[in-house]
Amino acid sequence: MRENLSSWNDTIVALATAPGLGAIAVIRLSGSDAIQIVNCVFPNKDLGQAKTHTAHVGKLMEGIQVIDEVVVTLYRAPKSYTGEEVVEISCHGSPFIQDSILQLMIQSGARMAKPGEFTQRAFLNGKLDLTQAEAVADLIASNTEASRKAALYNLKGGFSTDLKLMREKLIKFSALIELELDFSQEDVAFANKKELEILVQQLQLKTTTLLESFKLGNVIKNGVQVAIVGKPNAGKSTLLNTLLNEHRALVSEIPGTTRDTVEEYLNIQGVLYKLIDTAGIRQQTTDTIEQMGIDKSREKIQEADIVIALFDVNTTTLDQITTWENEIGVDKIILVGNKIDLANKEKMVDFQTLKNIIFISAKDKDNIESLKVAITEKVIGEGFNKEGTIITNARHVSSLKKLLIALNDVETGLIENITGDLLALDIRQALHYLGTITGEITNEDQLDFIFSKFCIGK
Ligand SMILES: Nc1nc2c(ncn2[C@@H]2O[C@H](COP(=O)(O)OP(=O)(O)OP(=O)(O)O)[C@@H](O)[C@H]2O)c(=O)[nH]1
Ligand SMILES: [Mg+2]
Repeated sequence: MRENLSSWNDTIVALATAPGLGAIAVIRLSGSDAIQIVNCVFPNKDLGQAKTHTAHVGKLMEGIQVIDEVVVTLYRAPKSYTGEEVVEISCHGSPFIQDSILQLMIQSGARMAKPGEFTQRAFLNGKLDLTQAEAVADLIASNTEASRKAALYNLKGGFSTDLKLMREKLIKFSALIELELDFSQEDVAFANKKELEILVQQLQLKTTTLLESFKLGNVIKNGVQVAIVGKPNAGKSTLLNTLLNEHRALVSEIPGTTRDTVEEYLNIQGVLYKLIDTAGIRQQTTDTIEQMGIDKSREKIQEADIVIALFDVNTTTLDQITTWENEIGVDKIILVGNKIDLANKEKMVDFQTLKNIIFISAKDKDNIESLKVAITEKVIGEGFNKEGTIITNARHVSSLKKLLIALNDVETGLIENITGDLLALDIRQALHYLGTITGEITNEDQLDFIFSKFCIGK
C-alpha cells in the first residue's frame, strides 16, 4: 500500500453515471463504512452479512418513506476498484431519485466525493499506478477510436511497464555503485561501467522515442488542425462542406465570400481533425474587413499541423504553386487542384509534371477519398501503426525531458570518469524522474492536481 497522503478514511459517495434522465443510474460509495451506511436504509436484507461481489434487490427507505426499489452490489475490500469497501446502488434514472438517494447517503454518514477521488483512492491503495490512473481520465474523455486505443493501452499498464523495466535495471546499477562506495578503501568494482554505459544509451534512446511519440499522442488526444487555404473563389468553403457532408460554410461565386474562419471537427479513420476554412488570400485589397480575414488566414497557416493549399486548376500557374510550397513548407502542405470538372486536358498535362498534387472537384465530390488518404498519411505516416507506446500526457513529457537531462549527466560522468559518489547522485536523479511518472515518487499537491481533472464519480 502507498503512503497515506491525505485523510481518506471517510466514506465518499457520488453519482457514477452521467447526470440527467436515464433508464437507470448508478450511485457509488467507497470507504470503510460504505456497506454499513447503505445497510441502515436497506431493510430487506442484512448487507453486513453479505458476501463480496453479490447483488441484492430491495427498497431504500428514508424513515417510513420508500425512496426507490434498487439493486445494491457489494465489493468488499480489497477486491474492489478502490481497494476499499465499495457499494454500487443501481436506481431508477430520474434526477429526483438520484438526488434523494445522494442526500440519504450523506445524511447517513457519507460525504460527496471530489473529482477523481475514487481513482485517487485506487492509486493510494496500490490498485493502479499513476499513468494507469491518468489513463482512466483519458479513456473517459476519449472521443475517437485512436484516443481510446492509446488510453486503453496505458490503462493496461503498457506505458508504465516500459518505464518500470528501465527503472529496475537502473536501480540495480545504483545499488552496485553505492556498494562500491562502502568498500571505497579496498578498491573493488562491483558495477561494470561498460554495461552501465550501454544501459544509459538504451535509456536515452527509449526516452527520446517516448518524447517523440508525444507529437502523435497530442494529435490523437486533441485533434489535428487542418487549415484550408488558397485564393478567393478556389472552392475552399465548398471543399469544407464536401468533407463534412453538410452545408456548413457559405459558398458563392463572389470572390471574398468567407471573411472569418469557420471551424468544424471531422473524424477520419479514428483520428480527429479540426478543419479550418479560411478567407481567400489575395495580394491586394482595399476592403479592411477582407484584409483582417486574410491576416487571420496567414495566422492559421502558422498554427495548423497540415495546410491544404487549394487552387483552381483553370486559373493557376505552376509558378504560383511552387510559391505556395516554398511559403508553407513541404512538411505541412497538401497541394490540391480543384475544379477538374471544368479543366481542359492541356492544362492538366502541365500540372502532371509536379508530383504530389491531388486533383479533385469539390463541387462534384470527385476524388475526395484520395484527399482523405493523403491527410491521414501526412499526420500518421508510418508512425501510427507501429507497435509501442504513445505518450499523450503533458506531465509525462515534462518528466521525460528532465529524465533525459539526468541521463545525459550520467553519460558525461561516465565519459569523464567522475567519482562513484557523484555518479551515484546523477543516477539517483534519473531514478527520481522515472519514479515521478509512475507515481513511486509523488507529493500531495501533484496528486490533487492530477485527480482534480477527473469527473466526479470516477
Ligand atoms: N465547377 C466547379 N465549381 C466549383 C468547384 N468548387 C467550388 N466551385 C464554385 O466556385 C465558387 C467559389 O466557391 P467557394 O467554395 O465559395 O470558394 P472559396 O474558396 O471559399 O472562396 P472565398 O471564400 O471567397 O475565398 C462557387 O461558385 C462554387 O460553386 C468545383 O469543383 N467545380
Ligand atoms: Mg469561402
